[in-house]
Amino acid sequence: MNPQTAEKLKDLKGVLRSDFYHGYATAATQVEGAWNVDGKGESIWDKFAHTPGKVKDGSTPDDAVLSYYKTKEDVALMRSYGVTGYRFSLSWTRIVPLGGKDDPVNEKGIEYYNGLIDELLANGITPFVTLFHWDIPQALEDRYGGMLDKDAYTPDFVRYAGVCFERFGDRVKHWITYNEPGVYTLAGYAAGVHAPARSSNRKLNEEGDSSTEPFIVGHTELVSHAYAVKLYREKYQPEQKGTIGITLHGNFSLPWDANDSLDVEAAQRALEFEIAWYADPVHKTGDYPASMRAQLGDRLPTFTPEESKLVLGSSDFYGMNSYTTFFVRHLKTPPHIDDHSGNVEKLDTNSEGVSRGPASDTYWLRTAPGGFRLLLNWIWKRYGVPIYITENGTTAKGETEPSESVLDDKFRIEFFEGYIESIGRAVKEDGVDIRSYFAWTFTDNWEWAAGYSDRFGVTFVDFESKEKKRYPKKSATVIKELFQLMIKPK
Ligand code: PNW
Repeated sequence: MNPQTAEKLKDLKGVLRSDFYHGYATAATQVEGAWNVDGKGESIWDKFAHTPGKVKDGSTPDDAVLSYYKTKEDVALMRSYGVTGYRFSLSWTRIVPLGGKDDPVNEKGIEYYNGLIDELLANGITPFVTLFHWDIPQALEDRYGGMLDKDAYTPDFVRYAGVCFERFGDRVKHWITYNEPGVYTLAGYAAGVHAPARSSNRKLNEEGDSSTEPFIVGHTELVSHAYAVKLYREKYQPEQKGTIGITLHGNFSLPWDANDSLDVEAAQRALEFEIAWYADPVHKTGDYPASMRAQLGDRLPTFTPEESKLVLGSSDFYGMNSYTTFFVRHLKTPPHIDDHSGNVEKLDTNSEGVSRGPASDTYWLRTAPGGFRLLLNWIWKRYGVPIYITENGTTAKGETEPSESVLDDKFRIEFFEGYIESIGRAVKEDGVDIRSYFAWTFTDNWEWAAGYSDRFGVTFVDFESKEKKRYPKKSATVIKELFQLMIKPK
């Protein structure tokens, strides 16, 4: 960390709890590779990537960054980055290749994750395990339309979750059921740009209905999450004594014109459509926000009394993924049938021409640490449960080769300094309860439909090299130093 930063942050020394976890987050599809090795079944992302025209650079995650073969090397590198936790996801199709409740378990898949978990623990790194990071088995999609059929899908998901609790729960004490149910539904069923590639846009997708399916699938995620949590709490938690919850995405929204009450309301509505859609049922009311019901009517499913009771309180913590902030302006026209944002426009500058932040290499993502602190406060005030930050990070323009200047990744360093300072201030000055920080991400990886073009890693990966060679960027060291300063010594 440079001297100016050290001076600016010196009052944040020791403000984070001594048991605060910090480290990196990844997802199976984005890093593992070995897509059809050792009995792994096909996921919807394997199919999507093998369909020409779907991924920006035409790439596939067939090899990704080969982390399937690099457990020891990667854990050693992570350890050198000073981490105390690692958040990764399990590939459902590695564990139950065909996905269903009566389908066989693949012991080779179990072995791989046992090896990873044991290696982490041997190095003093606590595993945080996500059950579902977007890679549903293709077989379930083919059998009954995947999450569109809640009643068929839920027992399959719960059985898969049970296998994971049973086989890994003696060592894994931090479970996350779903990663970002909202991005899964909106990108996969509203925009149709992610697997399973459904939407109302017939130029892009053969099937789908953007005005209904995202809400149906979101409902399935919430209900099946709650049943998996019920299983864990009844059968495993008493003995295994772990925690379980769900991770939600959410950017912050600020009014485009802070003096226009309609924009102030629009910003609040945008937060409700993006975040409270999932967070209110789980953490507050057992039901969807009134603003969503008002706009969507019957297109938004209803919880049965039993579901509502089960969903409310079904997360031991608030799992938070957040990257950026937008300015939000109200629209004067009635909501479009395919609107999912609360009838607003999201903008890069506000009415006074102020920018939401410097642009990264990813179109939606700009550096906005101030909005991040405001969002931490918004979540804490509305939900009042401990916050585990499970993802946050950025790409940077021009990272094409592991040159000295690329590895000295100033843009990413500034991003992390700003956001991690916001965490310290939210804890120290605003009284927000924050328990973890997982940066996205450990190495450059396969960024879904963007392919290998968007590099989020604190480790540069030479994708051309056969062994996917890793080169640490300086941001990894800076993050380590920031937490050395801010976490209270044990
Ligand atoms: C997350 N947004 O997705 C995912 O959990 C990761 O797998 C992914 O690699 C990472 O963020 C970076 O994209 C998001 O538009 C995608 O606000 C889009 C948004 C947020 C998160």
